[in-house]
Amino acid sequence: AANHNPSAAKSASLKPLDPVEGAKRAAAYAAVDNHVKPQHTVIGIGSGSTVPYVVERIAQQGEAVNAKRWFVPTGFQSRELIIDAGLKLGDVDSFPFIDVTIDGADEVDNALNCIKGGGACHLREKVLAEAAKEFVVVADYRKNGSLLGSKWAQGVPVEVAPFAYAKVLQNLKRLGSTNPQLRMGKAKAGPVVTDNGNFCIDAPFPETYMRDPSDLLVRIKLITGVVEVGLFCGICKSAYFGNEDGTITIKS
Ligand code: ABF
Repeated sequence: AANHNPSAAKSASLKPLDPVEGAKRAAAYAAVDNHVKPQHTVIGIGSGSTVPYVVERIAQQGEAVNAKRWFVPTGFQSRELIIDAGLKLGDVDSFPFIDVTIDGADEVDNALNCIKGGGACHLREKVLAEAAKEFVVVADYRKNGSLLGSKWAQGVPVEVAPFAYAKVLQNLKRLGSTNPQLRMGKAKAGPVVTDNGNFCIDAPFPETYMRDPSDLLVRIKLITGVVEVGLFCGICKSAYFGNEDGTITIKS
């Protein structure tokens, strides 16, 4: 991990934000500055509350360079961000090879394994992460962990085919999950439905399981009815965390 200060000239012109928002923006701006190069023509745009700053910074690179680029979203939110910024919308059918994807995360450990899917977008997020030559995570300091599950305690997000959810809940319990729950929407009127029409289960696991997230990922993925697991192992190459004091921690 490395710490550095973003250039004073750049921060001087920025609108003041509260410390968490400022941390998100600092991480997003640094990641774009270091990883989104003029020669990049296909860029994956992830989900979550840090990603708007990614799009903001990319837009600042100017119309000349952005007119030559296509932007592939991980879901409805990032699609809207791309359109609102006046950038060209692409999809992964047309662009299965992406230069760089930048996305948020719920937690990242020291080996750059991530928990993702708090926003229920992790299937598309993983497709765009794997399709990219480079996958970069941006987040604030609250996501910077050492053992997955210590900061994101609600469990591993598991996208599941709706008709199989009750059976998958049983399978997850048998696998060792402590009290897996079907994720409910606001006001608990019904289950959260993903952009793919599926449900999402949050499956907490004891610490021993989280020590080997790749193994846990494979075990969950083998359950019939599971569509995708919010454990990203061996995909992320760099993670940028904005800190409260304005510095950035980079893990790579
Ligand atoms: C996406 O958005 C997800 O994988 C993750 O669940 C979430 C993080 O959002 P935020 O930065 O708003 O916490 O990146």
